Amino acid sequence: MIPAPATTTPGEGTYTLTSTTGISAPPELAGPAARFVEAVQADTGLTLTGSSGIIIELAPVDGVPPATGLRADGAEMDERYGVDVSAGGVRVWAATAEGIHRGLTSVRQLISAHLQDGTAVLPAGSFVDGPRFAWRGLSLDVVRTFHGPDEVRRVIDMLDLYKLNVLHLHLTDDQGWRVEVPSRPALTEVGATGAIGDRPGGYYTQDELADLVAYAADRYVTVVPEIDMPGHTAAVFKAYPELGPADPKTVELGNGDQLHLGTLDPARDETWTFVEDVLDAVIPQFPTSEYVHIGGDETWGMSDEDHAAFVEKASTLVRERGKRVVGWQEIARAKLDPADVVQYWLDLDIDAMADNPDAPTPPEELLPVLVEALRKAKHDAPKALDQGAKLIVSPVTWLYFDRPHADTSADPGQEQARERLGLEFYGAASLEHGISWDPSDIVTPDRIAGVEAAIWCETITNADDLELLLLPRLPGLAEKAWSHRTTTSWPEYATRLAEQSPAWRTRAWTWLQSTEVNWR
Ligand code: TNX
Repeated sequence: MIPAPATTTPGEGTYTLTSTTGISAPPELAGPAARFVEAVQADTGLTLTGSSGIIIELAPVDGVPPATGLRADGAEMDERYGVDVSAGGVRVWAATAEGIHRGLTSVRQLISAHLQDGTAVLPAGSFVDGPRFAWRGLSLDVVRTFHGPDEVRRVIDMLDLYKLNVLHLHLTDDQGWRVEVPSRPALTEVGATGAIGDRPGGYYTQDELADLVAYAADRYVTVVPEIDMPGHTAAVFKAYPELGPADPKTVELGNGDQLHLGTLDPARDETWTFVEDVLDAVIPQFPTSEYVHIGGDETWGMSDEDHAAFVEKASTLVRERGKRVVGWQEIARAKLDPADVVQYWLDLDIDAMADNPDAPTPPEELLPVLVEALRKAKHDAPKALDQGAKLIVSPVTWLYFDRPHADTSADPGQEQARERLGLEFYGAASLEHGISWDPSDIVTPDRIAGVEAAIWCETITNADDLELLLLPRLPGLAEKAWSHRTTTSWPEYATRLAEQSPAWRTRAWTWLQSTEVNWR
């Protein structure tokens, strides 16, 4: 199983699950029970038509500590659960419906791993489990390539299978605006039309977002919106040029993409009318999120004073609307409230890179900008902690899934895709590398709000590309964010990873068929 459960006790014998098995649930657990039957069918093709064999019930769970960190929905919720497999059947218990859902997710993985010719022979045993961190997420860039609702639902299904509980949607950036703001129609009519290069644009209608938020909530996943400000706003300026600089400048990156200079100006009244319009339209579309992500990253060409002024005012506007603030680490340069959450990403050490022959070499014309940005970035996490804020741990080195894959694929078509996928600048990373760290290496666990990976889509052109970088990395994120183990042995993890492929195959999810894993 991935993530590894907190405690496991082996038992005697087996329980054989067939299509005549079923789940018996009290009425208040009908939702998780129905979802489980649907999910087993999608994972394995097996339809559970019976009404007994698997029992779920609300009961307290002892033997695992509660999660630390913050929940994206702001709720007090307990995800701990127990599972007991004996010759007579399977019992799942938890104090909450959410805990039951997590326990049933473990049962799904057991079924997939032991399925043969339409039956699953489950080894007897019991485990008691619960998450290490409360916020376990993925940040998905839907701007550089627009991923429609169907693909986003597939990603939510992936998160669900690995007990991840936050989908952070990066909805706005230079290349597009992907969410409706009825009082500002040009944001979608003009701002949503493109993506990178000649890729199609798009946006989510309010109905589509309501469906996605509900689909995620059914799987205990919170969708957190990001409106990236005051930089990464070229799409805003395309829609409303009066909000932008008089002469917008771009720097060619040499790969067909551009870096956009120019930011929203905190000294202009129309900036704030705009931000209020956007917050008033976006917040109600994400009713399950306690947080609004305000971006705050890479404000090229803006003074530190202006950046801080912008972040402070935008944060106040978010708080006035009853929501909490999360932002990329650069927001720590402004005055924060201790309830704010800072997303730490820039762990590249430019001074160490200069001395390391294996380190990536940045594009020449960007070097001075990057050196300055990375030097400043070193102080962000300490500044956040000094101000009492907690960190979401998303370091490039471990959790940027837009790094190229270092593992070779057994599939020649994937080998070609591997050449173009991921930002070369970061250097390629292997699956083994991806699990060879612990969040406590970054900051002491009591200061961690959560653990979140990010996937940026500059090199990703379609759903297959996206899935090829997400899988098999996503289970590795779950292992770090949920499991209480602080070290992961690659050979042991690789056996558990290999057991994931039957469900992926049945669900037609694309994954890198790494030659380092004995896929089933
Ligand atoms: C930095 S991470 C960015 C994104 C890029 C990403 C590529 C962050 C807050 N900003 O705009 O897409 O690098 O990995």
